[in-house]
Amino acid sequence: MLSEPYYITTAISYPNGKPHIGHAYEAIATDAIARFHRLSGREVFFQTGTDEHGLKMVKTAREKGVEVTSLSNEMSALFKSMCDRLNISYDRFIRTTEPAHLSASQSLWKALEANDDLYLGRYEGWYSVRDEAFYDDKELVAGSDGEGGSKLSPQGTPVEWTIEESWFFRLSKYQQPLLDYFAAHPEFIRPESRRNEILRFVEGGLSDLSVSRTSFDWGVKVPGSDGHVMYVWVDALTNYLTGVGYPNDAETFGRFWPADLHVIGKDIVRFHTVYWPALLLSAGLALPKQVFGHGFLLARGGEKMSKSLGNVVDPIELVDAFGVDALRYFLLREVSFGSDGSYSAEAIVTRVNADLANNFGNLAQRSLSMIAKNCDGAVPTPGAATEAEESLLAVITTAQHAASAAMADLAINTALEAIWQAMSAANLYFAEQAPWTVRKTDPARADTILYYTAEAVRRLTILSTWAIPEGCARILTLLGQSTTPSFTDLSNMIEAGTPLPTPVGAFPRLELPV
Ligand code: ME8
Repeated sequence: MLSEPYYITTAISYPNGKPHIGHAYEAIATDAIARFHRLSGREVFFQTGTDEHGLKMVKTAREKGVEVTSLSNEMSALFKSMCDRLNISYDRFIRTTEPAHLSASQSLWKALEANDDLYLGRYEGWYSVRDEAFYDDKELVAGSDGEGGSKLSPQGTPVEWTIEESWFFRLSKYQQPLLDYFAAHPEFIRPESRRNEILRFVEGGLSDLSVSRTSFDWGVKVPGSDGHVMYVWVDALTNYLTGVGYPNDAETFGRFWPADLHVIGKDIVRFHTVYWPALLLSAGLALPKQVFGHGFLLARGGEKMSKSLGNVVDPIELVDAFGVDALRYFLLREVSFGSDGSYSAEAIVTRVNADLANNFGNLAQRSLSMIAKNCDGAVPTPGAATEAEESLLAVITTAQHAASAAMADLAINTALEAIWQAMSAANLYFAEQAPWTVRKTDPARADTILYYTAEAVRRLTILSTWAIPEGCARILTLLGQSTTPSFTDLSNMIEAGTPLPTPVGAFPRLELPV
């Protein structure tokens, strides 16, 4: 039987510079959700990639004195290798410069045209290159640089007055359909605070959207309109369709579209919950089921990260310093998904040593070492379970249900908290049952305790593998188990007699870098 498909995406990043910790955070959080669904038995398609067109890329290339194609090739490769380094289990890394994407974007364009939603006009207004966004005058804010008159976008980025011939999309026509859709699908925009912002914005009225540019040519050509390239966001959003075979591979597209979840940052919620659904409605395509706008990762001291402040953190340096599981676990556990978060080396070391090295790692290491020493290097045969063993397994089952409920609500940190409560309970079981003492008088009972501890470690590892895949694969190997488990394995028991390799530590203790 084919399992139920689940299509999840990150935003695609602008490769105008190296990836920063915010990009890493989004990839890690989305990966955790994708892996959780795979463990639950869903057929997951997970897409990430790079958004390579637009004026920002053109300007950056010009500043650096390089060709825009070499900038995008070089930087896109860095985003891909960051994903690989972070154990991001993407099924497709898409680049918007791929031929398949150019033709998908043109097909979408033709669908908008066929629905009479495009007209030629003249754009006259504000544009922020950094946000690649048009803004109404009423949205602009006064610059905080003390220069009075200077205007900034609501994101605090510079804007420039732009006049050019442009195709327009009849966004205004979709105000009521969007409001109706939001009302009928309250789960479409999450978290709630972002939903409220978007409702207010759409209720305030929608202007038609300028969807082509004529002042540069680094983009997808507008079909039948020489000199026009598509507005980068139209092409960028279309990546979600290209990735699952639009418009030619009807079978894949039918299977995975509409997407189950677009994970994006809070600064681009409007593009995904206003422009994107309006374009899809116009093209007669189904709308994604959910868009989640996560918070921002702030630099040390809670500042916004920016190149000009020189406080942009390279995720690869953090992985080099602390390890990939440590970074993943810290971000997933400490940042409440949807809120802003911050981090410091001290906070990473403290959290990782407490939860990974001391709690989880210690339990695995101590119990497996005892088995290696006392049970001929194989899982011992248990005697009858007592109330202590039954309650140990029950605590883990409760954690499993709590984690599933939390993940259904995208409360990633709550899911981990529930699993780590069960880790603490397993550590307590091991300490209280003290198999090292029991062995002196009742070796059979000691074997039972070690068997159930190994079983607890096995289950807790399967429950954690979506968050910290590397260390969990190591522990599963130490337990003689497959490194590609599924949640259905949680209802089995580890087989007595399974030969075990020599135990090694799964999660090293971290030191603060000097
Ligand atoms: O917005 N903390 O690309 P991008 C957390 N190409 N997330 C952050 C962040 C931070 N400090 N800074 C950025 C784009 N992000 C478009 C997307 S999708 C069709 C096109 C998030 O490289 C940001 O919110 O500026 C976005 O979700 C992603 O990183 C890529 O940002």
